[in-house]
Amino acid sequence: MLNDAQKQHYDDHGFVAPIDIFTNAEITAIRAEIEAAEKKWHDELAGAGRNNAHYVLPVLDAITHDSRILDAVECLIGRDILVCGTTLFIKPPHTDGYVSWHQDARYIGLEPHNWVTVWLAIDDVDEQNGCMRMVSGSHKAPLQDHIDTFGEDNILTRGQTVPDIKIEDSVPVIMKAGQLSLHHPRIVHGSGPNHSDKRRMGFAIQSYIGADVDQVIGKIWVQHARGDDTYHYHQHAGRPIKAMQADDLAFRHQANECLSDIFYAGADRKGKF
Ligand SMILES: O=C(O)CCC(=O)C(=O)O
Repeated sequence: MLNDAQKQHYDDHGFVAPIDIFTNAEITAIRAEIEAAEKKWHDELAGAGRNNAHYVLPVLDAITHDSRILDAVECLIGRDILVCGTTLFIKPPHTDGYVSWHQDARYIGLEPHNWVTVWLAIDDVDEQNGCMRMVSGSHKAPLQDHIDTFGEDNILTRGQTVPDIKIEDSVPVIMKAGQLSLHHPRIVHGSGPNHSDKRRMGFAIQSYIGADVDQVIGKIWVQHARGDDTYHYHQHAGRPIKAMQADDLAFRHQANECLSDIFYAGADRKGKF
């Protein structure tokens, strides 16, 4: 559960971190399992395969449905919780990949904004290895215009960017592996390159939505996480029992195609992811 100070921080600043969730032993085991899966099924967990990997990998499914995370999410969006997607954000050591300043709600098509993104640190994250940075309080303003840059090293689908943000106007979200941050749909955020010798891996549950949240751009599937889905806006998806089953992979492919249509709606071309 979030305490009052943590809830207040989220309301005032648009994010809250770090929140302790997994112990050292738990996150070490989680990291080892993800790394083993990457070795065994490289193509399924690279590029666009980093989207919605919770549909095909039980270790990520278990994180997504962990009751400790859902307790924190419930404090922000209420008891009726659905999961509509996840992304592994990985930056190898000494690479230029970055995430430009953006607001999730500008492109994701989830309305109203009764939803929250959880970003779990699988590795320790700091300024050197490209942790997320938040423009505190920016969630209180309306959605801003973004420019599609399709930047070569930009990890975002279309390189969508809110122009004229200065790094000194943002705060770094420094966390230990096993901790997570929660951020608001409208907060302006981004992250820099990984200048360190170690890989930076985060697992974003993007996002947990209230049952009252519709998808206004395209089609998504959801998993039930907690409470009741009284609105029945979305088709429900199952959960994986074993890793990389053919049916789950086929379903994930379909879900990712629909997600791609949402992310690139209105763009003049599609990018890498
Ligand atoms: O992992 C990152 O650096 C950025 C992730 C992000 O933008 C998000 O989870 O909304």
